[in-house]
Amino acid sequence: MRKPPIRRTGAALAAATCLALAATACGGTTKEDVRREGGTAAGARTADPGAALEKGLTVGFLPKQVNNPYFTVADKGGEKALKELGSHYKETGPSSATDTSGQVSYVNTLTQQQVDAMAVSAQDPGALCTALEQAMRNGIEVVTYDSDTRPECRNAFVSQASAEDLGRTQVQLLAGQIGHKGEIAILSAAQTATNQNTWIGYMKDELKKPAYRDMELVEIAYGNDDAQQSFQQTQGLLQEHPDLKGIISPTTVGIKAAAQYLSGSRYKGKVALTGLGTPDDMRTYVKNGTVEAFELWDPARLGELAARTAVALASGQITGKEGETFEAGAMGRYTLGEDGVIVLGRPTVFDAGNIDRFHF
Ligand code: RAM
Repeated sequence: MRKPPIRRTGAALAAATCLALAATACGGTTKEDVRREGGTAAGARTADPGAALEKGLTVGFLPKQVNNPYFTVADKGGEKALKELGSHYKETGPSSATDTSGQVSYVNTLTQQQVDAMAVSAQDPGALCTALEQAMRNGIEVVTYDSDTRPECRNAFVSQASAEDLGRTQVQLLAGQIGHKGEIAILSAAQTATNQNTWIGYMKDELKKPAYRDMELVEIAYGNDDAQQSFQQTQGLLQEHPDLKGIISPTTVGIKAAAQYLSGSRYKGKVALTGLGTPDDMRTYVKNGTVEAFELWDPARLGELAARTAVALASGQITGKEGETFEAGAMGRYTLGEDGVIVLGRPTVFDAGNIDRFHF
């Protein structure tokens, strides 16, 4: 059961008008609906779990950054799933992970193109809200994946793993590598990134436990998911903190650049490095003794789940409310948690013993 198809009847005109008008003028889900339903933009709609999956839909993928190999793999997973489902895929997005206003314009472009759904990895939790709300008022389903916006600005969020687990386990991994002792630093992505900031929040909380009393977080640096900036930030961290014992980099671009720097320096094997990386990026550094262990989920499965969630939403099987369930093809059945969060699964820890079994 679809929500009122503004987009399907006189869609072009409606979309253009709605883009130009204030929030409540376009009907559909209002902020009041969101408040009443508690959390997401599910509004007053009711899910029909037995609804057939629609075909011929167009789903736009809008990653944080198009030229980031992690998103290339994730979005390919989305493309493959959409093909299987008989729907269409398109991808658009900024080439820099700090181009927040660029991301806003890409949301507006997808809205004007009247896609049926969009899957967005948000560079900033709040910046996209107005544009995403306009998209939803135009009948477009909004799924965030990888990095969320605020719950009321999208229908559902496909999360790579439990954010809390990801934050805490990265600290646990590093602590094990440095004997729970010494100065540590974090090399993050963009300063505004919702996902990295959420994980860092849990890292700080984990570090408060007595087990880490001899570890001190001395700096958080930002490499903006840019290889060169991340490399330079790593160099800077080591210059600033000569006693540094370890670095956590919760970004695939950051951890690869940090590994590259450490590997060619006198800190190789002396300063530990962990975080979130792809096995393909990190294989060399695990084998040459720069990195002991790190973790990640399979980005292709994340993209696939985002695509399948978008189609389930556009087909009316789910609306974004807690407790709704849907079948994600061969991936199995998923249930929406609090605030419309769908968790992909548990990440994998990679080390010399298993890294050759993974190719992404
Ligand atoms: C980078 C991006 C992405 C994050 C991964 C781990 O590619 O910042 O958002 O999930 O790293």
